[in-house]
Amino acid sequence: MQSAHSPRRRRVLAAVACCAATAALGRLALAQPAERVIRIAAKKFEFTPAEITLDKDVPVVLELTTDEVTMGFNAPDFKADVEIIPGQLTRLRLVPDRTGTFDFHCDVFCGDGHEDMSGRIHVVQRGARD
Ligand SMILES: [Cu+2]
Repeated sequence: MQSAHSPRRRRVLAAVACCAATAALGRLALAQPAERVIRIAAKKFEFTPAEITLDKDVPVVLELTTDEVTMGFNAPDFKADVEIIPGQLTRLRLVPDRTGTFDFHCDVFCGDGHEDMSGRIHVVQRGARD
């Protein structure tokens, strides 16, 4: 009787162990410190938000989108320069290495008003934000 049940019980135990391992891996993945993500939408002729505050030496990922025409995101102080293509998510990883206020702007001509399409990055010491 018991010997007939035993293989089935082993399979059940193996399945349970597998689930437990998967759950543990899931927790491990969640335990990784996720990089801060900031979404910035570009439209004629502004970025939203137009001002962001970052922590010095802490990586962030900017997620840039537009629904209109190809735009640019150029932050020369951080040598960051990417194109923002309509309908695509452009991810830009940035590690600000100094404090201060720095400009970014659209560097792809997108129409009248393009010249004024800019924003600011404030970089503060880690922990000084809010
Ligand atoms: Cu532009």
